[in-house]
Amino acid sequence: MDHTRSDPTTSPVTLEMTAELWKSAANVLSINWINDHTVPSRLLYPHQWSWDTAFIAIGLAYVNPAHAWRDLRSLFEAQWPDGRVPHIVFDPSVAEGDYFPGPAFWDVPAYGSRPARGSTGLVQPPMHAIAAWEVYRRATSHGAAGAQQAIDELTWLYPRLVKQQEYLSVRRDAGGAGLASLVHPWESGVDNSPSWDAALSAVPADMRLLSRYKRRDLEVADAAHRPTDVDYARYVHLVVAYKESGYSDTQLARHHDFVVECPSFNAILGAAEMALARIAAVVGADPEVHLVRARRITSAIVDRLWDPASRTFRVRDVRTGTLSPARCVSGLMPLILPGLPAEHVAAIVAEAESERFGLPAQTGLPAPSYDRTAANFDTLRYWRGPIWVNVNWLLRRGLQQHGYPRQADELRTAMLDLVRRSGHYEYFHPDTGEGIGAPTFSWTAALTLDMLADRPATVPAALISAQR
Ligand code: 9WN
Repeated sequence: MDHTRSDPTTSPVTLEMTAELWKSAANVLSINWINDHTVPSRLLYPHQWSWDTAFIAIGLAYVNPAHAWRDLRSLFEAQWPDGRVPHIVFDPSVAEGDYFPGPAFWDVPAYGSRPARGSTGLVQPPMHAIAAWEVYRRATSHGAAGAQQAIDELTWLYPRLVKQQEYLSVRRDAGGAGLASLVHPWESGVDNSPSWDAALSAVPADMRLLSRYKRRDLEVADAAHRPTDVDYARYVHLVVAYKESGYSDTQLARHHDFVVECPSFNAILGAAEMALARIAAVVGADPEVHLVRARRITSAIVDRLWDPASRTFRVRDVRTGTLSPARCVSGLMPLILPGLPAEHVAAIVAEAESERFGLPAQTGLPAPSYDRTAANFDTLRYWRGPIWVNVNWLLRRGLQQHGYPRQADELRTAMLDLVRRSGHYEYFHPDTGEGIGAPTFSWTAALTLDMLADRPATVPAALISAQR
């Protein structure tokens, strides 16, 4: 494979170019706003997605803070009584056939004041405490007007965010070590990653079951970019099984066909506790409990997901106790944990800079979603090679956090160059930088705004030392 730099921008970025990029990003967020939430993309994803909402709120904070808070609130209004925050909140005005699997397929019962079929029963990475803190940080740096609203919103969100964390680290602790287990690849956010291949191969692929449904994604996106039918048959099987159990998390490792611990999901779980410690200090709660939890999650990630042979983090199959052989971008995400031991930090940075992920110094491009040198690296297919802005944005935070300002700056420049050149796409070709998937994708636009504003995202020294 040719790893040469892909058409780097040689001309300097002018103020006009920056203003243009800002305007186009703000425009994407404005066209994707519907009533009380932002959709990831009007055509491909016409409902509200959980971790998308968090990334989107971070960008909305710059252009429409009221929408940022409203978006987070809409999502948490759909929180289940057990604390889970659903991976999709369905818009009742969207037809069943406009997204598969839609509300009737999930058939979630009514709960609290929510009508039946209002959401899915899965979760996604708990990015929301991090987002709430970022929206608050932005609001309070801009005078008293937004500050009171920000405190009120944080106060409303805090107990709900805590409940979300407790659901994930207690009810979903199928492995017994304090990490959240995932019951479906869709829960990871990095859905079609090769990380799941080994564990998924044990899941029945019933093509007759799949043939009863119509894959809407293949009508609005290129089949060569999307998961295969065999993958979809397994996805459908897992949802049907979880639904038939009443979306119960009891004895998951014994009863469910797919139970995995993901380094990226759990790194976000740990980083969310760090954000909650800061939110707790604002709303008059105890930060200490969150610092303790963040420390525990960090140690559990190191103990259970670190592969000393390859010096990378991997996905653990809880049912078999084995680590996935695939080296994926999710393995770099524990860098966002401020308490990650120095040895692991150095190894992740080396992995990120290696020819496998080739930070911009090597390729001129942000990190791909999968090891460039792997035989099954796929430049087009979902999470099996293409570049995604959200995971690179997290990687940049990790680099900033652990004292790698040059690499963090280069990554920011590479992401902004990519979006300026190709547009606010859902993801990008890892060799050419060409945009792929949905062309006006909300989190790409939102995180572009955040990177243009360029506020360092470091955790104060006192909180870091509490982690060591
Ligand atoms: C399934 C909405 C979501 C993202 C995920 C991304 C993709 C959905 C799909 O789109 O997943 O949830 O249909 O493939 O993988 O990260 O949240 O943008």
